[in-house]
Amino acid sequence: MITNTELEKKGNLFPTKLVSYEQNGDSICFTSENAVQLIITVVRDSMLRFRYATDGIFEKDFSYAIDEDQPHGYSVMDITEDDEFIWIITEQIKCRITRKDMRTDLFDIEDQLILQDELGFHWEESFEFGGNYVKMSKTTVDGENFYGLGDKPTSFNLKGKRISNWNTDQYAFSKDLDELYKAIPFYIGLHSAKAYGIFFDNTFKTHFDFCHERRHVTSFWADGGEMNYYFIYGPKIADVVTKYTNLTGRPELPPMWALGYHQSKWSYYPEAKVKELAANFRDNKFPCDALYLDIDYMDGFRCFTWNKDYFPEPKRMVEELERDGFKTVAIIDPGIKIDNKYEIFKDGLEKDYFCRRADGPYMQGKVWPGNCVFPDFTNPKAREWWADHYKTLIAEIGIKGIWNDMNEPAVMEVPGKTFPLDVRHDYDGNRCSHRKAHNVYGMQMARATYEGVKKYIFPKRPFTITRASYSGGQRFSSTWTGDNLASWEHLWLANIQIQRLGMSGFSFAGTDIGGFADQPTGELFTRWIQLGVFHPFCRVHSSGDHGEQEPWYFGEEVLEITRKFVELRYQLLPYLYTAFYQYCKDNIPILKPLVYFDQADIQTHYRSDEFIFGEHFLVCPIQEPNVQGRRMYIPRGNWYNFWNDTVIEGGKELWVDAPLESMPIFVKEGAIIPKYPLQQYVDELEIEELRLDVYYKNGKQNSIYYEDDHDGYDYKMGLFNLRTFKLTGKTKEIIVQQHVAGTYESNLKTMKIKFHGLPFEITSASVNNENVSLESIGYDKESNTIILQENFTDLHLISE
Ligand code: MIG
Repeated sequence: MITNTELEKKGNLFPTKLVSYEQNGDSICFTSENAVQLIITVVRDSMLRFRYATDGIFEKDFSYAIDEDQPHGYSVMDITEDDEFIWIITEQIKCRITRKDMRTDLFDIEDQLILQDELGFHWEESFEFGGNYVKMSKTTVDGENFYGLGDKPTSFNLKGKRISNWNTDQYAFSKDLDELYKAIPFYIGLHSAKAYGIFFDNTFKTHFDFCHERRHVTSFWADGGEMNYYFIYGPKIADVVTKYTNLTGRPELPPMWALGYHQSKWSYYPEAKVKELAANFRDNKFPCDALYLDIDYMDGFRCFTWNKDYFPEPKRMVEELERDGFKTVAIIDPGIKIDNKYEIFKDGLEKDYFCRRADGPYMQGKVWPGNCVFPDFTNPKAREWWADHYKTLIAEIGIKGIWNDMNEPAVMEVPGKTFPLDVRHDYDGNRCSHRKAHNVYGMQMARATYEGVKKYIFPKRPFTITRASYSGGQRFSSTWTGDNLASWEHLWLANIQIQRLGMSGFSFAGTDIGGFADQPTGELFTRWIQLGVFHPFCRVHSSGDHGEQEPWYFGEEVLEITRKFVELRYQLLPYLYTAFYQYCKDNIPILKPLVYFDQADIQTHYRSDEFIFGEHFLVCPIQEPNVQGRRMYIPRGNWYNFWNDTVIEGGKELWVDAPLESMPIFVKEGAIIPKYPLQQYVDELEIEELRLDVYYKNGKQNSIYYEDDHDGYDYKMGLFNLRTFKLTGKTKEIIVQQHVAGTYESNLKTMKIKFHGLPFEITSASVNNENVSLESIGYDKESNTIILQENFTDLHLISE
């Protein structure tokens, strides 16, 4: 055990005893004898914020992560004290501050200890940069586990890991490498069946140690800035995730086409290649909504220009693709080529929007265009300027989505692969060096892009994707996990990374399906598509320096199987769109790791292969070659095998068959799953009949289905429907009730309802409380289907 004295010898400083405290609205400021101040703010009944200053001076309170619109407020805030402690008590938590050393301990309202300071706050002065290295350590209890931290390519449960956050371009990253493209300094702790979260809102390089250095200690620290963190009480993981997402914001609904299948490569060019690709999709009847233009569409990699040899008339091409149901997405990097004939370079120079070194020269670095300067996206004026550049691409040429890459920011051929640390940033008026701005650079670029695309695509919805980001970046963009590898290990990582991002508030995420670097075998590609169709963002992308990575490249068998899975995604679009709605409105992650789904079951604490997709699907990818199936854990409850409707009681591990054309998929009993007829792209058909797959349960279960225009903003004015289906199953009866909230008039006329697992034969029926004949509802005994008006409110099927 390390003691304060030992750490003090190493230059660490600690708060001494409390001398006073003072309440100011929702905050209480504590002062120690050695002038350390701690402000505790009651953000909500279940959320406290802690800020420390070591010399009585707090920085201006500014954060890129926190959503300005986040609701806050509490119902109870009591302060009591005795000789040893001061207590802050809300409706859900108690915070105890120790007088003699300022340590804080957190309890739930039943006095269960949730999180305790070990050494608590301490710091080391930074002579070189000024300010402090700020540190915090917490006691870890036996059986405590940890989750979160964004895109880290390491085991799902973080116990035993030491991880740092410094956005880095990591081509072909390997397992356990910690500095990746994103910095999301948020984690969840779980012990004694209760969960809490810590969001360390500090943009400097941050570090986390989960019992790696010392068995019973979890610590986090930063290379500068404030010790500024939020404690979020659950007790359910689901509540922690939702509250964190609420604090840092959620996106608006994406257009539905963005949920389709996307095809990308570095690069598809010239126009004839793009057209051939499009034709191949339609000829092969392989659904696809979006095609990507990587850097070669530009003129010498100059942002916002076109290579006219490859793409003589981009507007025409984009229109023609659109007519065939393809949206075109184009890449934009941050580096602006130093070229006196290049308008953007000259204009940015004149307006002084490019980043500068400490002593004044421009920050210059080599990226794809050669020597470049880089806009300071932390300058609000530069963001606006950047946003306006999308006018031509979006409003005139008709590009539907923008892909931001290299925004860690990446610089080639230099140590550290990024800007030197002395580079200056505006940071929205809080001027600072790159040490502080590095981890938000990509997020602020994505923000500027989002604002621009949103402005010029109006009245439609924007689609953006970014590689680098910081907490809160989910408000502005979707993301992918960067330059992975065509290997089985990376397929395993892909599964973990997307679940982890979801737990970290960033649901709209996917991986380069099939792997970016190297060539996948047909088998690996197939298994990856099987996983990828269950990821919120579904795109095949590859570096193009090996063979091809289109689904037909691997031969007939692979084409057929992958097509079947992409078709499943397209049929499940209304289900997935509903999950997006729940994410964008209620902060509920689209993918739910098993520990999120059932934290009371300790079997789930170390599981990461299986996950819940939306509310009712249990999915488990095959992550090994040459297998006919696998062992997996089925969480508690009863589950239908999606392929054959056999019902399995969960709470156990079992073998599930999954030859190449299959994968383990289960549906929760009682679920009602909305499905579309097959389309080649979103809105190809005017859909008049929705399919509802009803999975019988002896008992009750609710399901929801959200519908709107699939694009545009009418839904914000109430033009949407939220349909709630209530299923009640008995031994000889099934009841489905529908409640529709909303005023949206869709094209829907009927619903074709298919029953799975009915334990009886239907002999009579009533619809909306009137007895009807089985013929009048189109009962088909063979398929167990009936057809009802879309607005039915009450269905009884009975066996007499
Ligand atoms: O230095 O634009 O992660 O998706 O295809 C490589 C070319 C730059 C890295 C991205 C990748 C993209 C590639 N880019």
